[in-house]
Amino acid sequence: LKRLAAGVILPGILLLSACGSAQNESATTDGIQERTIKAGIGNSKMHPQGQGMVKFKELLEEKSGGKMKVQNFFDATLGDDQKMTEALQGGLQEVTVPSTSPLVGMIKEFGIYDFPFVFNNEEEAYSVLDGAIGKKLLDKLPEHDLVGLGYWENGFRNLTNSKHPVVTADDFKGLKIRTMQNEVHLDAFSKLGANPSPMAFSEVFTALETGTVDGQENPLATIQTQKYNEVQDYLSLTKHVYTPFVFLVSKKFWDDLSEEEQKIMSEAAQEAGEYQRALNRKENEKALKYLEEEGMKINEVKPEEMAKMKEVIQPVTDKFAQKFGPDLVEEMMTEVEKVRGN
Ligand code: TF8
Repeated sequence: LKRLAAGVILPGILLLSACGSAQNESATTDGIQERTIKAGIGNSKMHPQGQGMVKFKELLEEKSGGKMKVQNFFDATLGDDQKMTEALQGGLQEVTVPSTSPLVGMIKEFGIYDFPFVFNNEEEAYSVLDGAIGKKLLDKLPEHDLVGLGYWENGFRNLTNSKHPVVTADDFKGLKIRTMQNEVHLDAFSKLGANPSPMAFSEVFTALETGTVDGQENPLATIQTQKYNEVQDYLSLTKHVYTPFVFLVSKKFWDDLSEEEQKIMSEAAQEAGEYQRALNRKENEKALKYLEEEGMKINEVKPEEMAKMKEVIQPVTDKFAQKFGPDLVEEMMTEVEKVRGN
């Protein structure tokens, strides 16, 4: 009986397992449908964010055996951050990677990332974004018909303007500065005595060129790829805020994906994000050198002056900490202190 059983069972098992694996294979293959994903961003293809999207496209098409195709759109051709995010909510576009700042009207807690002078370096930012706090905020997206697959890097923001170097906290006084559509940035620059003007990203170059505003603030790679050096004389390395990008997927699209498709899309977004962060930091060094060679008058800002700017803005941070949740803010500050202390 044993021999018979072994005889019968063994082939049976083999058959079953063959079917099983065949079944698995067909499940894996069946688990991935032909799909076209419209992915839009505000920056250019040459910006590290644009290169991150190119990497995402490569990875997803490779992981899906060419079935999940990504159509990348750069330079806000599908609209600015807010407009593309709304397109995802309506199921008209599948992917966008905005700064978190213009989303604070929808998810107010994203505003904790806009507090000035919270992070001293990228590692401190990653410890918050890639840990429990970052996940807590991503978990708020599905109720807004969005899914967040992680954070990429916009980076530390620096001020450019056409009037004079900004070396001390007093130097902001009277400057007309374009800000993102974000209440923390608006209040913070007002507190410093500047005259802030919220504006979508795609309007910034023209506003600088026509003198509608005197200045703007963005990470170095953005200043370079947007050619702000052509319409701005001064670059002050204030590093006043670290802005994350958030990789967003339309929930209407996401819910239609198989588990297998969701898994490979998450992996592609994550791996492209690691690539993008590393590239962004490398490009920042190159951008600084480029902007200097292009003739921008560049000044550092002393730590004691940054401390003074932070002190001036503290009432703004305190006000919004109450609005966004004091416990959440406390959790973020504790995490930063923990990483800083290591
Ligand atoms: C800004 C942001 C933008 C990014 C980009 C549009 O200043 O830093 O550069 O959100 O994706 O509006």
